[in-house]
Amino acid sequence: MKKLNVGLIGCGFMGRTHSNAHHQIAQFFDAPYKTVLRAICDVNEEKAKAFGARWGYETVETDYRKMIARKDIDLVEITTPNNTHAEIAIAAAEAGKMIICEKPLALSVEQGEKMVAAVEKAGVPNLCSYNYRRVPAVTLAKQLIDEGRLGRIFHYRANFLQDWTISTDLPQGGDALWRLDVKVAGSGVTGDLLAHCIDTALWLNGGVTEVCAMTETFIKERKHNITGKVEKVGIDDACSFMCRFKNGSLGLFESTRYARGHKALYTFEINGEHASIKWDLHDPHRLQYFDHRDQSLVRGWRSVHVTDGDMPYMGKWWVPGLTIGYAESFVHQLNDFLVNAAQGKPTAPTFRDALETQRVCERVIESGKDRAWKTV
Ligand code: SOE
Repeated sequence: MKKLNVGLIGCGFMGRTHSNAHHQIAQFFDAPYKTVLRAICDVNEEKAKAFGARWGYETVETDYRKMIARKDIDLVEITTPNNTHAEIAIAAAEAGKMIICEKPLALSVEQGEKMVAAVEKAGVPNLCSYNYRRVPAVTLAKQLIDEGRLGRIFHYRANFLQDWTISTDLPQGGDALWRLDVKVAGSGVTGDLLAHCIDTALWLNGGVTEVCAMTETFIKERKHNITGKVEKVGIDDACSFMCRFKNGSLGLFESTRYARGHKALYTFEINGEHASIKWDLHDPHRLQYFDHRDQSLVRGWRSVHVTDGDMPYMGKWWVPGLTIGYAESFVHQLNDFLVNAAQGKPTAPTFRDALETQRVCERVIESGKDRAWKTV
């Protein structure tokens, strides 16, 4: 089998999810390449060495440019903070590497457009890692919608609720807390959490035409871990928006890091003419389905346990009834990417697909600031 050498940049939480996918893929899937963890890269050498030793990377780099220039690297994975995605991805594309980049694609639409231009000019396989598409129950939702089971869609509703930034003592900046620093993250919950909801929505329900948002920053100042000073908080702590889709349906989205009791509650519900579906990340292997065409005596919400072998991806795992989880969505993503790359086909969401999500996010933020509807 052909080998594919991987160079991964960024040793945080997302670096772990991507590395784990490489460890699992060969055991469960028949990917057309054998991926080899050739190089790990992080500006922090100690961190990179420890991460490389734990996950089995053969070499360590501290400068991404050096890593990208290496002839023995085929696939570059970008799991660094958002403000570095564009620079690294453009350099990797110019060097002719395949690229998997963490979400959100970039800090802005302007940056995203440059990234799309670079990968399309170079003709390299590219993917933006919106992993929830590849949770089997979510993929099954796509299948049911494409089969026309829901009929005309009227409503799309999604939430992504967390509660980890409520403390006023929580600083911003550095390590995982870069998500609170607007210069590094670009935005708050809109780019970090709603971007997932928007990516899924664009996939399941098509394009968005206009948005109207309400945003809030509850805690206005926080100490910055890197400068040591108390600085203004520039991110949106909460964001709700309504929108219209091209297919005529109405959307309602809400995200916050101030919903006490919720850790990562991503939910969506879609209401169609004949049927509705809903999904919940805290119960990820279940898809709720209601079909009005059922006989009235037995009509009701069905809780479909998405573990049978004929359900998306599940035939590759254990036996019916046994579940998988969050980590496996990254394995599915990697496998789809490798299968398509070997056949010269794109894997969604490509950078171009992710640019559309970026565009919706940007309009949402603008709408929140201007308190006005924005055309996408
Ligand atoms: C933030 O807490 C976060 O880790 C996001 O960055 C991820 O994209 C999301 O999947 C879970 O929450």
